[in-house]
Amino acid sequence: MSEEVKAPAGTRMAHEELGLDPDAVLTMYRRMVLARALDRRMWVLNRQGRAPFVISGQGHEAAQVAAAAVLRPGVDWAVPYYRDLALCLALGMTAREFMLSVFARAEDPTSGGRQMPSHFGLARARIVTTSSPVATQVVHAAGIAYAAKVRGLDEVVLTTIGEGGTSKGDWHEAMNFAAVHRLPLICLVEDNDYAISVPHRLQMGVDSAAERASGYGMAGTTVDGGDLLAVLKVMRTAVERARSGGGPTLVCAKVARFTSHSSDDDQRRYRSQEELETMLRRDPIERLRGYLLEAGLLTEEADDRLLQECTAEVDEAVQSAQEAPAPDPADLERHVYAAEGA
Ligand SMILES: Cc1ncc(C[n+]2csc(CCOP(=O)(O)OP(=O)(O)O)c2C)c(N)n1
Ligand SMILES: [Mg+2]
Repeated sequence: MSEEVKAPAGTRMAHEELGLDPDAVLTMYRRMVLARALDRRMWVLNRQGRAPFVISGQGHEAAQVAAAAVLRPGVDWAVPYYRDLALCLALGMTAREFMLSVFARAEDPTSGGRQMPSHFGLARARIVTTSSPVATQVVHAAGIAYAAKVRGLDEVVLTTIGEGGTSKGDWHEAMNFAAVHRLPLICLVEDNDYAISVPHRLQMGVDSAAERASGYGMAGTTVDGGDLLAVLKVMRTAVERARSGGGPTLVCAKVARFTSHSSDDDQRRYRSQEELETMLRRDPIERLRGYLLEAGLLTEEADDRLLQECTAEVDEAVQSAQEAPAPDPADLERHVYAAEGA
């Protein structure tokens, strides 16, 4: 870890500045490590022919875990997109629940095995099930925030989207609506430089989607999405603004997309070896790990144990989800056609 992390005597470290005790930072680190372990396992299962499809959050973990940390699960709403495994785990989804969706089991809390993996949903944590058409979630989120405002409820809505998705009309309409009505909405753009194979420079004429915030009449911030504590600070300001009636915030977190777009893509066909190597050095987990070691909050031994625990949790989740029953074929048309007599 670099020298700059070492605080001179008497100077508070970044987590102390944020009023975080060691346990709080370590809990967030663990969530990131567990998300990565689950994500990696999904690729193995896919290559073994056991998981139908993978879409990964590797490289996005810090931004997601920091965003989740400012929400009250079950009170506030999360309207995520498909890369948000770490976000959903941090809001209370279990590793087993995630694997139930990967294996399309009846107990899958997202859709009872009807959706593709990573189309997250969890009613008890107020995670709204993910739609496949990009950017539609932002419209749903603005609607939920509007309902909360009309009803006078103290609820905040977080929605997430990729930078490519911000080119959709839905996004612009939702942002405008949120600003006009000063809704308690936070839109987190997880900018990983690519929309499948389309690079950022061919997607928009600005460096950050957050630069558009002033055009809607809302606050906007761009943040290094590889830095957990930096994102947390920005998200705290955003959530305070939302709760105090100050309206929506647009946050753009610059992250790295470690994997190809999905298991049906190969990013080596459109990103040079050099670009990939540089990008892969932007690992939010390695970065936080370095910080924790330097700050004396973690030892190499404790870190090894933590990784072993997370791996065991993934093993159990896979085993248990695999053994869980498949949906009943008789349920196939449920939620598709109106039930007779209904
Ligand atoms: C309306 C619509 N058009 C196209 C797609 C296919 N598609 C799925 S993800 C994606 C790229 C999204 O890129 P970005 O918003 O940057 O998110 P990222 O995957 O990089 O996190 C596209 C074009 C879709 N799902 N919905
Ligand atoms: Mg993208």
